Amino acid sequence: MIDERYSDKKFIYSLYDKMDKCLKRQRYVHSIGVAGTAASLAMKYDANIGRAQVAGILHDCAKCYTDDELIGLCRKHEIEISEFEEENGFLLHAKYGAFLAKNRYGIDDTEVLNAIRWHTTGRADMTLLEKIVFIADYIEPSRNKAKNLQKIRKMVFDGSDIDRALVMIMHDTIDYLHESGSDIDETTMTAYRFYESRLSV
Ligand code: DGI
Ligand code: FE
Ligand code: FE
Repeated sequence: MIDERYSDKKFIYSLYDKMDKCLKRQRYVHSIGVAGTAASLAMKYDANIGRAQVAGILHDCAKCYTDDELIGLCRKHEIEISEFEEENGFLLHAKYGAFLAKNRYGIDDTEVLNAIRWHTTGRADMTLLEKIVFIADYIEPSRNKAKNLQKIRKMVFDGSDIDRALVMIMHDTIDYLHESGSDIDETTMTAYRFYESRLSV
């Protein structure tokens, strides 16, 4: 059952207001961009528009914490921290974001919570909503740095193969992480391999 509140403007506005209060300006603008882009992708790929907006506006709701704070908060709330996350605390904004969405913002829809949970690394076998938020996070209007952004934006809106856009984003993200000498989480690699091996040529 889809939460009735996803078609209630007041509910959606209230989440925007809450994010406006807790996120820095640039992060808030990014979050509005993700919500709007996720809604557009939902129109194109037949998902619930309000649900995509909710997942989009909340996806970075834990981005206001430092790495150390995220580690502390996850410990406090008994959220499992992997060794990799211990070293790369920022990754926890996805996990802790899902926790906040549930416990502070009253979302009990597992689909939305998982879209927030997996928005940074992606994972194998994602739901449509997880893909939508993952892609929207990468292509929303205020993003301007990634190298194939224009190509990916066109592909996702002109074409009909959402997985192809997903693979390009994962590929370019992994490339970028390699170039910048960052370590790569196993989940990120597994997600890429999963979708790359399934692409029709
Ligand atoms: O929170 P945002 O900045 O909007 O976006 P995000 O949550 O997707 O985080 C983006 C960063 O996360 C991007 O620079 C790539 C990075 N990332 C994704 N997977 C991994 C990763 N960083 C490391 N070190 N390892 C990963 O596996
Ligand atoms: Fe994020
Ligand atoms: Fe984001």
